[in-house]
Amino acid sequence: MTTITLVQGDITRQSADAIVNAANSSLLGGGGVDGAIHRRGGPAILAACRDLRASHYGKGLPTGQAVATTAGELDAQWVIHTVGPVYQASGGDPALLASCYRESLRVADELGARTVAFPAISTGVYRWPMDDAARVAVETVRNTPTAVDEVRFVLFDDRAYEAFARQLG
Ligand code: AR6
Repeated sequence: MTTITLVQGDITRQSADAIVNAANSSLLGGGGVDGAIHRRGGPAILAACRDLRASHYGKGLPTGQAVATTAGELDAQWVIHTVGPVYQASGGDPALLASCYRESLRVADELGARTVAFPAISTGVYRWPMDDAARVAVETVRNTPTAVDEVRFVLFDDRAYEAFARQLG
């Protein structure tokens, strides 16, 4: 059984086996949670991302996929980078957003991670409506078979926390 927990706060302050990053396909950093993870995790994460680009993702990591690197100086073993869909460009189709959660859990299982912290993917710069994003996140985690013991959603503000709390019921 996977336990789903909710925390309000900064995901870069969390202790977990794996911390998920809401990245972009370049894997070279950005704003929001991505910027925060690279800032606090230090340059080892960017170096690993550059290596992944060179070896596997010359055209970028496709939307909905996930890949792991070191977590650098974060209190975690791995960062799992996933690329959420842009709400407008996706037409609101939740398939790729669900894929981010499913693929991140698949990578977590490959790594042997037992605790995984997720941000609310696509709900910032990519503008996915919070209530719908929370529904997709919670439903997908509930419906994905995984050996992960704890999935922790780390929500940055009250609005995000409340949206996820409503979905958990
Ligand atoms: N801890 C937890 N959640 C956070 C943090 C944090 N430190 N900082 C922001 N959030 P966003 P996206 C919340 O924009 O929408 C980047 O530039 C934030 O309030 O980080 O998937 C990437 O490089 C929001 O609810 O990610 C991409 O280009 C959620 O995290 C693009 O943004 C996601 O917001 C990805 O956009």
